[in-house]
Amino acid sequence: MGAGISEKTVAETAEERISYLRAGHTLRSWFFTTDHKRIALLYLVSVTFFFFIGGAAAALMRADLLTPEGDLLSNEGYNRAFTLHGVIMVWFFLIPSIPNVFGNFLLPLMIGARDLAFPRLNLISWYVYMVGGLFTVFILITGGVDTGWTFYTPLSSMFANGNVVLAATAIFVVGFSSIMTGLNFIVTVHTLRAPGMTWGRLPLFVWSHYATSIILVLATPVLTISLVLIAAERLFGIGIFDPALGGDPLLYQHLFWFYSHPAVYIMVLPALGVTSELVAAAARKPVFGYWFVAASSIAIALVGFLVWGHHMFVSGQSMYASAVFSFLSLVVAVPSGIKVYNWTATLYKGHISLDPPFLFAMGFIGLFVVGGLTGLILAMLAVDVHVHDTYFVVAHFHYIMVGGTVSAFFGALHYWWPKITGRHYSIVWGSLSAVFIFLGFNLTFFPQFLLGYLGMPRRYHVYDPGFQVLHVLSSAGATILGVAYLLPFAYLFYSLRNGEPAGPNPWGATGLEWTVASPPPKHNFETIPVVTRPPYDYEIEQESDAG
Ligand code: HEM
Ligand SMILES: [Cu+2]
Repeated sequence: MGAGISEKTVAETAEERISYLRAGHTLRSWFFTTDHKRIALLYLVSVTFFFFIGGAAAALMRADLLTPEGDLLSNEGYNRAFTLHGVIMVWFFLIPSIPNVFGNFLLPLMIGARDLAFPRLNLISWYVYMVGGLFTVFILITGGVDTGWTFYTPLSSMFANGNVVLAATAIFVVGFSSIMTGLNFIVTVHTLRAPGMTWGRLPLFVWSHYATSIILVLATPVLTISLVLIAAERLFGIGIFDPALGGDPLLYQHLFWFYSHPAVYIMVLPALGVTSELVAAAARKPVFGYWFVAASSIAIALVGFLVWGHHMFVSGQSMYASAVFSFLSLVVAVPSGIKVYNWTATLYKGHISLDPPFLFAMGFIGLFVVGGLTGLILAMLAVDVHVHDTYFVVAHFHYIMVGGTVSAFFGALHYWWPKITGRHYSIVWGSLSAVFIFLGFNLTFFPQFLLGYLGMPRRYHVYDPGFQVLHVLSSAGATILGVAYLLPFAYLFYSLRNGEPAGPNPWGATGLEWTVASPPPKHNFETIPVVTRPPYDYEIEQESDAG
């Protein structure tokens, strides 16, 4: 009997050592998997798919904007293109990209757990996301929506001609996916940390995902409710937003931004977490002021709920309300600033390695700073009255969301790719694409600050010929950026078959994810690790390497 048991255990451990990629080859083993790592890959493929659809709409708009007459698209067509672009990019790329791909893959590995707290909920959340996403694409192909991604009333509730109710339904659905993921992350961090993995030893990536999850859980229901109200208003005219029936169209803006300002931090906090990991690994030093960086994520998550009125300075809200929102918006910049200062201090006197992840991190920091500082300019009540609804705003949020979040997404992809696939990619090509993305990005979006300052309104495709030069520059930049985004596909795919095996810790980084094989075994850890050292203990590591 004893022999029987030990035989079984041996077989089980052998099974457990098989990498998660090889554990099962059938479609079933992928589409019904509860392994957080496989679900992360399902998300990686899906967010990439949506990124291309959103990108195609952007390319169409930039082509249309080459001429002041906007010859390529009809007025209606242009409205539909930017709505498609915004809806897909915000809800189906920016919000889910880093948390659902890298958060999913790394959270359990980083805290020493075998999976998320609710593996099946994790899978369901991917299905819900896909249903919402494919439904959205379907709606936008069969007619489209012309309201912009914000669905402002009374346009959306009374006048828009398009599939507003269906689009609202699709986003309503994807909201549940966000909530499930947020809950799953929160419970995982609370309950599944390995022995010794105290709160003070959590990687900053985990802290930022914890903060993001708080926003996901608290803010998303508000969006869900707003969408239900829009649909109810449009279908039954019940008078929530229609002044003729005693409603208030501005109420919608309050509801929408009460979700959507925190939502911009859903998009950027995970990117900040990625950057902390990349900077520490590149400098081979502990992150300067660990507790400040960790707490600043929580502070951003909480203060972010108090600033929504800065989107409504020109809506006719009271001057006193505007003044308070203006002040609070400046306050929210403090924790963001803390992160940038602390990364800089971390890099100071570090032994920096110029690998692609570091180049992407540098690109991220530069663009995030420009985006953040122009956010401060917009938060100044009096200045915003001048540039509100101009290209200045467009440039501001693209610096943060594309320059920031998308750069960090690529940084994460290049940093953890060897862990996820077990293969190295070409360092030369990786560095080149980081540089081209940075240059293409700036050429695309910097001219838009000037356009906005000069008075080019957003959401227009017929414009004063005086603006043409800057628009052509922006479109040229977008072409470079588009090509630069495609490059990684080539060498990353190539690396899957031809890359050198990476080994468990190719960057010589600290963190539990680098202690397991690359790609990790199906159940992550054979025995749950016991954590005895602080995070980012690079100095200690180097000493023991030397000795
Ligand atoms: C330093 C912190 C920030 C401040 C003070 C700030 C301030 C502002 C202000 C005042 C506006 C409204 C401008 C207008 O409509 O006239 C705005 C718009 C916007 N910001 Fe920021 N921002 C900050 C960071 C961010 C971050 C981190 C993101 C995204 C990850 C972001 C994304 C956006 C978006 C999407 C819009 C425009 C939404 C729209 O009208 O479609 N901002 N920001
Ligand atoms: Cu905001």
